[in-house]
Amino acid sequence: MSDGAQPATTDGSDEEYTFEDVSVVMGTYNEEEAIGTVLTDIDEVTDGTAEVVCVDGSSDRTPEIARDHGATVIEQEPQGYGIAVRAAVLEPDRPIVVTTDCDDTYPMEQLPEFLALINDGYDVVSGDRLYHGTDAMPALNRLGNHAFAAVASLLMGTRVHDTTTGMRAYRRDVVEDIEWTENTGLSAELLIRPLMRGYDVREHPIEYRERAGQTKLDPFKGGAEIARSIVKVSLEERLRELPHRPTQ
Ligand SMILES: Nc1nc2c(ncn2[C@@H]2O[C@H](COP(=O)(O)OP(=O)(O)O)[C@@H](O)[C@H]2O)c(=O)[nH]1
Ligand SMILES: [Mg+2]
Repeated sequence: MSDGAQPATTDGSDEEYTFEDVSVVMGTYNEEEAIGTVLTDIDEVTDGTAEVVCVDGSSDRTPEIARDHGATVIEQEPQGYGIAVRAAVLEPDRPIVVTTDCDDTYPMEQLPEFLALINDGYDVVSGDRLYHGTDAMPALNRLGNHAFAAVASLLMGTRVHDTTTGMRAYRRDVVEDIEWTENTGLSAELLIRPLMRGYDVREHPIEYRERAGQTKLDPFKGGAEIARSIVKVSLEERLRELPHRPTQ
């Protein structure tokens, strides 16, 4: 990962993005306990200027609450995290797309820091939950997340700290230019493919809070799927890097 801002995609102009250029997107699946707080926080910190898109599979009041807060709600049968989040990141027309979970774990008050780093030239800014210590994260998840980062770092040859975070900012061309294949492992894929293709990726420490409501991820089944995605995606990207031998 590079420390200097050498954007792979900017055109050299001095354009500064504001929250009017930002869409905050999320998958939402029975999050009525948390969604009001999350959307109020986004509204407050962006002065109501950021667009919000929810791809929703809920059977509770989540979509009504989202619409009441002015969010765009796209209904989709619940098919897993990545199916929802892929649709969510591809929906907006605005130049900067920010992902979050809808469970009140991620600090929307740090959105200005993410925007500032994009304006510094980074293509992807990834919230690192493990930097500050992780008291709010269940012990099993903490162990798993450290292990995922260690394996991904080894396979990529670049040190990363948090591969499965849900809070990131992306320049829209990054999410549009890459084909996404993973479901539960989409979060890791959204970090690994841009990094291995030379986009300028920066991890940024974030505070992480305890979840409101029930997790939608089975730690064992989900963990195994994420591990598989990390290995598959890293190896696919390594193969892309190999020079193509001319066929005779
Ligand atoms: N639309 C939709 N959203 C989902 C689905 N599975 C998870 N989500 C949402 O994706 C986000 C991440 O899931 P979460 O349970 O927080 O995973 P955890 O952070 O690993 O515990 C949350 O906002 C969920 O509501 C799904 O099948 N469909
Ligand atoms: Mg979550």
